[in-house]
Amino acid sequence: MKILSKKLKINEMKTLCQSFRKEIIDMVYNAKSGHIAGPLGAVEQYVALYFGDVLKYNPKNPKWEKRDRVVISNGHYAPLAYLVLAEAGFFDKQILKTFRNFESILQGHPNKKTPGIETSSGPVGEGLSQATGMCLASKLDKNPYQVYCLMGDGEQQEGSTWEAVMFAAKYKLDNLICLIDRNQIQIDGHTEDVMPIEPLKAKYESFNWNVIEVDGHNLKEIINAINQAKFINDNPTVIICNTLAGKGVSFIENKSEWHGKSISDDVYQKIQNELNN
Ligand SMILES: Cc1ncc(C[n+]2csc(CCOP(=O)(O)OP(=O)(O)O)c2C)c(N)n1
Repeated sequence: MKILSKKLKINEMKTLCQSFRKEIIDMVYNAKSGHIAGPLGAVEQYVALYFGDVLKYNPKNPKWEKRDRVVISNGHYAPLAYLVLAEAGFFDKQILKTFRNFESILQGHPNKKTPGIETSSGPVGEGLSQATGMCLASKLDKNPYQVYCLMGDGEQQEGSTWEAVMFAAKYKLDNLICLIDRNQIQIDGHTEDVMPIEPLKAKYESFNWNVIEVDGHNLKEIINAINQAKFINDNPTVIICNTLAGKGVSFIENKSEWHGKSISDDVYQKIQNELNN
């Protein structure tokens, strides 16, 4: 079967990142609610995954048996997830305008009505368990696919995350690659003030995971890390992506109060001035 994943050059991906930042703002502004800082900071991770020639998918057949699975554990990154899926061809870009409308397939948090979405998410801390189940199923069914789990750093405070971390190590789930958006913020403040998660790298290593740390705004570093992880045998991999929450808008950057909220007309104009310069 012909694989229809969309591949872009680094410069094309960079341009896409910039336009996605504007579109995240437009989607949240139009919906009068939604999450902002996380998605703005994680754009490069999603773009690298879908357009950096690492992920196997077929937008014309979203349930293709041999596709790689993507679990969006940080479901509140939905606007960003929908942008990459539309760009990849899973659905018409016009549908993006219906984000958060009552009957839209693009709800505030992802669910399986959206082509390309594997699992419903929103309650944080659940995705890694779902991803490990898929990894085990791949091995039992002898259907080799890769499972990617996209997580927030706030999710590293959840007990359920660490149960899944142990499970993945025990069952040697080397088809699992997690990307953690280490943007230092969560809904109520900075992670290290709310509930410290450091030393995160050492913690994962002590659970027998392969750990790679990257600049989460460097597309090449993310793509190289994923390609490296694919060749690891016996251990799951986590890629800690160090990012700046809210990247691109100075007064949103690194501010947990911008985790999610509606955007007023005045603020929308201020954001436009920054993103268009
Ligand atoms: C189980 C559960 N508890 C609480 C929430 C409310 N909540 C939504 S996002 C979030 C913070 C998650 O942290 P992180 O992924 O680091 O978020 P960021 O601010 O970086 O977007 C919380 C607590 C939730 N969605 N699910």
